Amino acid sequence: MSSLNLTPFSVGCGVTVGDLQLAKLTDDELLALREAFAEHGVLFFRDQQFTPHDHLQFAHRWGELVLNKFFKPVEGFPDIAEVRKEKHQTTNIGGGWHTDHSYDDIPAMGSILVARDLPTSGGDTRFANLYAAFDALSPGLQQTLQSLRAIHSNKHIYGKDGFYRTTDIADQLGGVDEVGDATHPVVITHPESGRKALYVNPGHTLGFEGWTRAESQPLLGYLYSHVDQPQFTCQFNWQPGSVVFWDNRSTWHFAQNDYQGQARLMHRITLAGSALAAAV
Ligand SMILES: O=C(O)CCC(=O)C(=O)O
Ligand SMILES: [Fe+2]
Repeated sequence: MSSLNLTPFSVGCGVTVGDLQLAKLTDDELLALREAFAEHGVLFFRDQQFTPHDHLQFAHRWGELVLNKFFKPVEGFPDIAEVRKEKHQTTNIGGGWHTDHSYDDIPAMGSILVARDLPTSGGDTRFANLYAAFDALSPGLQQTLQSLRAIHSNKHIYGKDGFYRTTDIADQLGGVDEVGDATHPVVITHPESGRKALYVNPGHTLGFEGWTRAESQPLLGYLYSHVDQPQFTCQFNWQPGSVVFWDNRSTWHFAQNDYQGQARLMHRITLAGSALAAAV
């Protein structure tokens, strides 16, 4: 088994994987990466030579792909989504804490994001560790959360009157009629690591099943501010050649929108997941 060169990215969030080219990964390195991914939730790679073809090949080696219904694909690569902001646009994609596809019954396992065109400064992405955030809650609150399920949706974002449809990125988004809801346990057992992770997020979670919005909001608000603390979060500065691979079951991410007047283009492949089981 190959041992990877892993460096903690911050105290409690993510690892940098050094001395490795994703486009030339050996089978042993792939196995070791699977372990690191399940444990750390977000893997940061620098200085990659990684064409769209390499991106696709790496994703296929990892698992099944899933298509995002709202983003435009890269020309010639229907499985790669463009995460694009043009110079003149003021709204960005993913500009708030969320995890991808939690509104699906079987949410996406992970996302592989590649920097293609970057602003001169800004445009970082923040990440949060939902294992560590859950572990740090009191046993009493952990127990209560483990008995709950939550409703997730994308209607308020991508639906007819959803947030993005009222902004200057509306024209580049499809799928207006393909919105939907899903319910998931509030605390999941991660399918690969076996660890418990908090599975609610500000972008998509509407409330707890059987609770009103008004009842849900204070507890969700508490959890969201609990997660957004320095010991559970980190901020990644993209450079040409940067690739980030995150686990949507154990992390959140948040694309910073602090580069107005400049363009930014990323390529994303989303990997399919499995149904989420409640932690016991
Ligand atoms: O552009 C980014 O940094 C992340 C955007 C996002 O939320 C995503 O690609 O899922
Ligand atoms: Fe996202």
